[in-house]
Amino acid sequence: MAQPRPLLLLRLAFALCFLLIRCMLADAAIVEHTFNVGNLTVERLGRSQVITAVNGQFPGPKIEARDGDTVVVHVVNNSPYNMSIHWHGILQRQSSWADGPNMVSQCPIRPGGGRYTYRFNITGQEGTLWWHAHVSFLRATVYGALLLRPAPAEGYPFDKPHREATILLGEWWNASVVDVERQALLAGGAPNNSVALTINGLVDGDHQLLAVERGRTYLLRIVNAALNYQLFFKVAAHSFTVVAADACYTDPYHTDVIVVAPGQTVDALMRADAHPGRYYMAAQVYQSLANATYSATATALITYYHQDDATPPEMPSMPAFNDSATAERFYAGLTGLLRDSTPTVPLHVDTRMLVTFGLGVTPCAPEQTLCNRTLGSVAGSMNNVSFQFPAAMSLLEAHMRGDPDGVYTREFPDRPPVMFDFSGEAGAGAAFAFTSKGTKVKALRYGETVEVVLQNTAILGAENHPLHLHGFNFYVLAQGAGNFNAHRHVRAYNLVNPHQRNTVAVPTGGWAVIRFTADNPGVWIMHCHLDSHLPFGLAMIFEVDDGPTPDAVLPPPPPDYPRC
Ligand SMILES: *[C@@H]1O[C@H](CO)[C@@H](O)[C@H](O)[C@H]1NC(C)=O
Ligand SMILES: *[C@@H]1O[C@H](CO)[C@@H](O)[C@H](O)[C@H]1NC(C)=O
Ligand SMILES: *[C@@H]1O[C@H](CO)[C@@H](O)[C@H](O)[C@H]1NC(C)=O
Ligand SMILES: *[C@@H]1O[C@H](CO)[C@@H](O)[C@H](O)[C@H]1NC(C)=O
Ligand SMILES: *[C@@H]1O[C@H](CO)[C@@H](O)[C@H](O)[C@H]1NC(C)=O
Ligand SMILES: *[C@@H]1O[C@H](CO)[C@@H](O)[C@H](O)[C@H]1NC(C)=O
Ligand SMILES: *[C@@H]1O[C@H](CO)[C@@H](O)[C@H](O)[C@H]1NC(C)=O
Ligand SMILES: *[C@@H]1O[C@H](CO)[C@@H](O)[C@H](O)[C@H]1NC(C)=O
Ligand SMILES: *[C@@H]1O[C@H](CO)[C@@H](O)[C@H](O)[C@H]1NC(C)=O
Ligand SMILES: [Cu+2]
Repeated sequence: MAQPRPLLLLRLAFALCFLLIRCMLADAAIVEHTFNVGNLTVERLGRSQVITAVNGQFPGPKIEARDGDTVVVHVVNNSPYNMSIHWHGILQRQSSWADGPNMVSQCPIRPGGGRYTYRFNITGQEGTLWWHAHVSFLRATVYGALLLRPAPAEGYPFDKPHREATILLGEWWNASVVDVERQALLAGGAPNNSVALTINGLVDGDHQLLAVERGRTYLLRIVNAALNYQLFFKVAAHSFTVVAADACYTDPYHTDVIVVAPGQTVDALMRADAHPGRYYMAAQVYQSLANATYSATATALITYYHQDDATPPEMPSMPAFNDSATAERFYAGLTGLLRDSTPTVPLHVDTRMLVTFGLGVTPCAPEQTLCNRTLGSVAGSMNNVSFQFPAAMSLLEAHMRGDPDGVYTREFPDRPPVMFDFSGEAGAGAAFAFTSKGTKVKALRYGETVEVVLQNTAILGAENHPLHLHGFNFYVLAQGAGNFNAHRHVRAYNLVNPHQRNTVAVPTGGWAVIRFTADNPGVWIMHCHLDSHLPFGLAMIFEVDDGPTPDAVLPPPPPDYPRC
């Protein structure tokens, strides 16, 4: 039935106003960058080192975007290595092609000027994330911050900080990291430790990172971009209020020590309420592996305006490098901030999985020249499958063709093949040490809810592995020590306000339970974010089907999509 003309006009006017206001508020923009990847020579520790870097910068360029923006990054690879870039924590809804893990979502961008344009939307995400290379060990130097700011009309769910500082924590080798990885793989063992930690790329411990005014509050955006170590972070004479983890808001959480695993981020408010002076911020290795000895600390300065320069800077007192209790207290203390717009944890579960993971061994491969033939080669595994990256075609391309034959199978098991005392010393029995290899995925129907009990094993040393899931944020329902026990531990689940993140540091010899909704079609890797464990095969894949509606379908790949 036709509407009376004045009413129609009124409706039109309203619609126009609405659109105008929406545009003004949302102001969706295209954030465009060109990333030229190439050699860069830098001086560190009194020695010059050729590294792989983006646009001649180390750390690489910062990307800043808002909810609703489209990010477009043209990557040009002039480095000598295969390259791919992952936008860590970006949900990549309907853009699995832009996710980045080498041979999972794409074949590499080839050296000698190979190109690929990553294109993705920021949908409903705010906070601190980062981007990094997802091939070989190259993320040691190919990384940068990716800051997602709230819409101006919306603002932070906490008092607006006076200023902010991005703090990228990393590791430094005075060798080519590609050589470090190659040597480890040939020997079938652990790679050389780094020689130093870095803060914003610097090893010099006295550089000023932030100047503060007494009484003001600062937002510290802390990213652990280290390859292989979790870190404790402190600032002398100051404490923090954590407000987000992995770009998911948390309830305000007061602490004087922050713990970040590789891949994770923490947004923390710091009030400058100390005596005006100079203070060190320090990042120190948190070592969860029993009897391991590597420890390192990096520092930088926070200086008050109008301070008395004569006083030497104060150093924070750090936890012991092996203080797992402090690390686990920090992780377990986080809860999610409930806002009107925040989805809450799904209460119904369609698929339950128990996934054991850790390190074991496989026999030396014939080409492994340095491998100990008696001991074998170190292998990571999940449910006793050591993940093998395909060689001829990426998993996502095979998925899109609808023909996984010869690339992967859908045989990833929901449970470990054998139940044993996973976290106990008995788990170290030689009977369990060997692991099988394969490229097996867990297929999920679009929209189903998945709960995964992540259970650490102690087969080749118990340690805290940070597991990172691509394509989703998950809720962390509970974590604990020893073996997961459904009867006892289900009661401990937080189903009210669990925090969300994309990387969970599963306690040493313990477990964590995560839940997520498989509402993003594509192929998504879940892997240990200790970079030394990824080539060992500590990874698995979720393959999510298309859904019934157009917004639940993975569009075809972009025309410049790299194929092998
Ligand atoms: C980049 O550095 C590597 C390693 O030092 C070297 O082999 C290569 O020739 C360099 N490439 C260019 C284009 O300078
Ligand atoms: C991003 O959003 C725009 C507008 O909704 C849409 O046209 C475009 O296809 C999206 N791009 C990707 C890569 O999803
Ligand atoms: C690497 O750096 C460390 C620490 O400064 C130094 O002791 C070592 O000799 C360096 N190694 C090489 C090969 O330069
Ligand atoms: C690893 O460390 C060993 C022992 O310090 C050293 O000989 C070797 O050159 C290092 N490897 C690389 C790739 O730097
Ligand atoms: C750690 O060292 C102690 C003392 O040497 C030894 O008893 C213990 O078995 C070691 N633990 C591991 C996991 O290697
Ligand atoms: C931490 O290491 C020290 C030695 O460096 C050792 O005495 C202590 O028992 C270790 N603590 C834990 C909790 O492993
Ligand atoms: C290989 O490992 C065995 C068992 O730990 C050890 O006895 C042997 O010395 C190792 N061989 C070499 C060449 O390191
Ligand atoms: C894993 O598989 C290997 C090889 O099939 C087998 O030897 C080993 O016992 C299995 N381990 C576990 C924990 O299931
Ligand atoms: C680079 O990628 C190509 C294509 O996947 C592959 O054939 C080649 O082995 C890779 N090179 C290295 C050094 O990994
Ligand atoms: Cu690991």
